[in-house]
Amino acid sequence: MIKENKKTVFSGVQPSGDLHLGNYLGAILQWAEMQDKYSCIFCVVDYHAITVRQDPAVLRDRIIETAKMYLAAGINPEKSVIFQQSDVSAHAELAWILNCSARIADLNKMTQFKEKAGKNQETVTVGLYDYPVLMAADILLYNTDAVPVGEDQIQHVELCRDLAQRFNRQFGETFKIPELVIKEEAARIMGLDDPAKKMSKSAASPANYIALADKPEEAAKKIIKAVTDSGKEIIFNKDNKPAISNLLTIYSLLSDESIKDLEKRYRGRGYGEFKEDLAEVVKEFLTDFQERLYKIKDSDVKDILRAGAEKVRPIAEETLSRVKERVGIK
Ligand code: ATP
Ligand code: LTN
Repeated sequence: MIKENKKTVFSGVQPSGDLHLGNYLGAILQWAEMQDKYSCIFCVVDYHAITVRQDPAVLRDRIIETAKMYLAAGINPEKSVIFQQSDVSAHAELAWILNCSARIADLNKMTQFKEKAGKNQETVTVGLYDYPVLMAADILLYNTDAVPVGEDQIQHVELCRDLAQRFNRQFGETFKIPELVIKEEAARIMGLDDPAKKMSKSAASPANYIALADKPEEAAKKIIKAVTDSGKEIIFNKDNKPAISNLLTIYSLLSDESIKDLEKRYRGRGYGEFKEDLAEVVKEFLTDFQERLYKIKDSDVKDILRAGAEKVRPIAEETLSRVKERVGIK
């Protein structure tokens, strides 16, 4: 399963909330598409999730739910590894070692921390601040070639590359430098209630996002109620028509029809008709997705996660051992 001659892909999602269409289109869908070409490792990053407060019982369920979402989205455990981050202790150990070469100035630049901490910069956890270093450890442990993520993670992957390069300069060639992979058209799905902000599981209102576990009928209503722009033409123009452009993007990605074709089809027709049709597309997608999702048994997921950790642990330990030697603690 760890295919010797194939390049390695690593990515992950936090089990910290309802996974939504942004996570699916921006990240997980492209993971599924990469499985044949690459040796893929997909992680449920539970250590990242606890950087903000979590209810322990809810978190325990969400770890399983998140892995189920990967499976329902087409991640095939026969082809790719799925595992839980905390099952491989090397993640926390390498993060500590990298902490000792990461600089405060690097982390102070991270916009996601600034956004998430907001006015509470002094009271949020050290873990939230240090989050990108743990993410760098995740990636570097597996000699990763490519990291497919949405746009909000670009800065974190760039930091990972910088940390690896700095470490290599200081201690000699140790880490492979990973490349970022972005599916441009899906990299930033916007909120349905505010197309100026990305769709997010920590949004204030559930009208912001379509959760992959939303009832299809309810999701359809969210599309009908989605904010639109002034004018009535259905054309793709992110600057002047951000709301319709976002809906066109979602429509195109879910139906596999090009935006150009959709614009042609809806020429001279109003927002109402367009949204009715998109609501139907979303409803169908969720119905199919959930049919797969609800068939997956918890016990099977636990087996898949356990087997996944066993498969990747030796790779992580080999890297960690090399790093320990380089820094002189082994
Ligand atoms: P939050 O918004 O609460 O921070 P999130 O929804 O961004 O969480 P993550 O677990 O941080 O979820 O992200 C998982 C993956 O989904 C990442 O690769 C991220 O870039 C991608 N992603 C998240 N939101 C979007 C979005 N709106 N559009 C495209 N990709 C997204
Ligand atoms: N920070 C990422 C999740 C994440 C990740 C990773 C993504 C943790 N470790 C390693 C790619 C590679 C996020 O999406 N919020």
